[in-house]
Amino acid sequence: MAFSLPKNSPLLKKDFTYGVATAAFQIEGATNLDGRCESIWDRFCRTPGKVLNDDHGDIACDHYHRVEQDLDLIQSLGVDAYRFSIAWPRIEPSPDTWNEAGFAFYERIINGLIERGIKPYLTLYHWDLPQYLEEKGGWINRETAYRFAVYAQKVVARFGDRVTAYATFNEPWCSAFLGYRFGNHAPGLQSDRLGFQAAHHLLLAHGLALPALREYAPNAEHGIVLNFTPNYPLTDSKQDQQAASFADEEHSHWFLQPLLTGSYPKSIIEQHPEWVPTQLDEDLVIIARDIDFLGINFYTRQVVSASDQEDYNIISPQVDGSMQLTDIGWEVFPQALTELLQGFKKRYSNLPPIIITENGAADNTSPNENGEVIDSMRVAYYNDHLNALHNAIESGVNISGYFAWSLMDNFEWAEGYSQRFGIVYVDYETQKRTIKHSGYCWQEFLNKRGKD
Ligand code: GCO
Repeated sequence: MAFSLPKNSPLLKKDFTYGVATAAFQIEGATNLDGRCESIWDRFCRTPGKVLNDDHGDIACDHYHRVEQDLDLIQSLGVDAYRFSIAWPRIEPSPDTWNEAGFAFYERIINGLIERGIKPYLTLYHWDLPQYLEEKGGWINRETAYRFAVYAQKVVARFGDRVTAYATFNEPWCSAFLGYRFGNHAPGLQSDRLGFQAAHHLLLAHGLALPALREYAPNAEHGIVLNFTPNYPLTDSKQDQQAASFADEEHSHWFLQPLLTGSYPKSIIEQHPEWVPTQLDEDLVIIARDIDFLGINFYTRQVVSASDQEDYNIISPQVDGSMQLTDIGWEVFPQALTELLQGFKKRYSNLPPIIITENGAADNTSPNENGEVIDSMRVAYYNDHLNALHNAIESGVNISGYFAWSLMDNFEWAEGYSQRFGIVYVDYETQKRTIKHSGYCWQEFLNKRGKD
């Protein structure tokens, strides 16, 4: 049984865009080939204790050598679009050196998608900063934002309107806060101050890149992808509610508000003036340049409570034994997706059209004796989140697309290969791909759409 939605759901219309998503470092491998330079993730993987089992991206899904086969696989699923990212280290392996082999690789993907009737959705930055830029401070260094704008211009000058949609960044929250504030992602620094400074430069880089994107791809859509894990209070107490709303300001609105209104949330500035990044007067005007879409990545929620010592306590995921968790330990709570979208619509009068650019579950089911992967938990997850999305659309939120994360199992960052998010199973020994039960559900759902 494929997914089940209310009969006349807008999600069943042919003009709603469905796709699958990946990211360069998570699938490509071939990290030393054709001139690619080292990225911060190659370095991080080589730093003992940072990535589970010392896993790395050297081979990953060997996508670099299997592009045609993987494009056929994508086509076989019946999707309208494919979201992938470009590795900056392949394009600019040393400062101001533009690597033809890098462009050629992505050109094959873009042309191969178009030939198969699939729309390319390109992300310019999905966390793999060239290591040589990190040596100069990475996202702490304002100069990196200007370097990004040059890189973006080179890419869009080459691919132009062949790409349907360009996203500047994937999840600047992760790059800045996991990378420079909490330290569990590359480059692994741990300082609030640096985290907020990196966040500012990432947003600035986004704004700086937009004019070139518009100039060279006037018919494409341009936007950015943010991740949100909405915060819920542990109890109804005023204190817990305040804690949850503070956590939302810090983690969600700190990124979204400057993009849409050109200002950072006041409550955070007042409570933590020491977090406010060094910036120039015009930065927020640049950051707030118009975008055509907002990409939203959604997986789970977080439960928090008031704290005497900290801004709040993080309780989840283990609030109590009744919560359903995916294999990575994240709570399944689809209603948070509906409420998140409704909340944004209420708060931001200029909220752009939304694309769900990632949604999915870690379900580590292995192949059974017949070689099939019956990932029932993932199927239920997709079904419930599609229905949550339906509810958001019914209440008036403008949502035009949905991408399942992920096309196939891949390198799950600090978790290495231990967590499987794919709708296609990857045997890392043989690189054999097997469509999972969830993949077949997608296939059936997509093929049936718009036909009733
Ligand atoms: C993201 C990450 C993905 C992760 C996924 C599951 O954009 O969040 O880019 O790369 O694999 O989110 O954690």
